[in-house]
Amino acid sequence: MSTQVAKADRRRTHYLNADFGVKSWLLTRDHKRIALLYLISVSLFFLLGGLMAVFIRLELVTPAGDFVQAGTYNRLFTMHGILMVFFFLIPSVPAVLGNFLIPLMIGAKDLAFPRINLASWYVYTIGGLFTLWAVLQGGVDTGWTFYVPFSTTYSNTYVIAVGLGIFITGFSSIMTGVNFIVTIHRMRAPGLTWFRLPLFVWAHYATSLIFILGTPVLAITILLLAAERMFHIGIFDPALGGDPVLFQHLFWFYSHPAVYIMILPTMGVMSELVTAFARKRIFGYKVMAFASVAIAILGFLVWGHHMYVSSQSPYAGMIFSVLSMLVAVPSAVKVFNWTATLYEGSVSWETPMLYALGFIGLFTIGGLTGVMLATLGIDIHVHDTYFVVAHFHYIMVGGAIMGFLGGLHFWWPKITGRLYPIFWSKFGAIVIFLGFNLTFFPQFLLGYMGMPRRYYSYPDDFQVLNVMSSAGATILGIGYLIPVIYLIWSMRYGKRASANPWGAVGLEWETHSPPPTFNFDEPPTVDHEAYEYTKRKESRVE
Ligand code: HEM
Ligand SMILES: [Cu+2]
Repeated sequence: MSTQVAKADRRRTHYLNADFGVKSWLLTRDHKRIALLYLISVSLFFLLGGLMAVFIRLELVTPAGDFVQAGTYNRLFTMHGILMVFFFLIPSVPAVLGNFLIPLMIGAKDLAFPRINLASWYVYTIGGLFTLWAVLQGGVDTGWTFYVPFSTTYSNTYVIAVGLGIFITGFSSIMTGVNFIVTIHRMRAPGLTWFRLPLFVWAHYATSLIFILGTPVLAITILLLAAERMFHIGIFDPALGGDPVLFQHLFWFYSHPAVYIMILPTMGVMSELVTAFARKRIFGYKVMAFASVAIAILGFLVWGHHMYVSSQSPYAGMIFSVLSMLVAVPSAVKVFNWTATLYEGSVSWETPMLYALGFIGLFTIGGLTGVMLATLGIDIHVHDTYFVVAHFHYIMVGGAIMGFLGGLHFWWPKITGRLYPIFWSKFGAIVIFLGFNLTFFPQFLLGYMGMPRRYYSYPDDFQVLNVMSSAGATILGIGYLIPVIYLIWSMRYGKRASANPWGAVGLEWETHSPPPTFNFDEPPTVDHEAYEYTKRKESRVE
């Protein structure tokens, strides 16, 4: 790039420098700025959730309960789960990357409802701050699942306040879901047919379906819980004709699909990364698109696999078991198709690709152990042990967070117009991968040996594996700080990125980095399929 062009480019107005001042950010209707607001909020909650994880792992270094009291420990793992699930994993990819990218990827100027988009960030943040306030008052100790009767009758913590925070935040999910669905239906560029959409967009379409269909159930569950706790009206209390297991049905009817809210968008990220760094069309595009929707729909039919030991009949258990195996099929199809795409591709080992490979491996372990848990006999042995903890952390931390970081590294040059240091970014990815496995693999063994989850002390026999896990968590924590440091550094000092630093295909790469406020100088039209890598030869990182 000649210096003149570079200088002209530097003076170009884009969404970041179009307007300055706090007010221009807090009242923005630009989906890209809102995505950054979300990035700041979710990072804050991730940090707080992570801090609680540190205390949990510190307590578990020794067999005795000597670092915190039992009651404090209960609050720590509960708040860790709540912050991570409701305030980080659910919004991270859709609200940050989805918000930023969906309009760009479909050639639109913005989302369909920019004001609702801004409102969704406010609702999310207010719900989050309200929850934090409740934590400062003393938090909640029921576990993130709020099981009754403990949460309705026995716990003397801030169940209703924390529930209210989650309830408020739920509305932001619904708003985001509606916005995405309408945008994808109505605002695609001319020529961008459904089967030319990037798989990232399909994945967010499927996720939005869950947002809209599932979140109201959670909201109702929280309201019923609050009503029961305040007035003892007998919804869940058998003494009054209620049913405690009903709570579990309601909770998991939302929360199983919710686990797919956490993973489907990252699956979309994976599809983009794998094609971009293998320089190949994705293997089985249509199957991949339909698999996302299938996962979203089938995900609503399997909640009972969390309830095998809840007194539900063995026949119900058998049906939920079979259905759970069924939902594993489209997930497995995705893993096979990414692998097939990489096969004989010219794979380049850029940082986002390292995260993608990490994701595929760790998600596979998480998914296979999920199938093990879906098997009635095995689940009765390991239910509520560390095996379950390891299973979902492999998927949520090994999968969802890896995918989020991979996506953030892939689109960072587009978002900020800057590149980050290659060495440090690869080093960070490797530290995170190693730290992760050292933290969570021992937990499979602990669970299989019989260590229950949610206990703050344990027999001496379990100490070695627990120390390994805590050591791994330290490495993992340091690993996460590495990208935080160089990404913030790069915003000011990073080299300037060109419009398409990876030589990737997709409308988002056809506009400037960072994009102008309304995304494109000229409204784009589309005349080719997604991922047409063969016909184009573009430069890689410069
Ligand atoms: C794809 C993303 C997935 C995520 C994010 C995920 C997440 C979770 C979470 C958070 C829990 C623990 C809930 C608790 O606190 O008690 C859990 C448990 C469980 N998961 Fe998954 N899971 C996923 C995939 C699967 C799959 C594919 C299957 C089966 C085919 C599966 C089967 C199970 C079962 C049976 C349990 C209950 C274990 C028990 O408590 O005894 N999961 N999962
Ligand atoms: Cu489930």
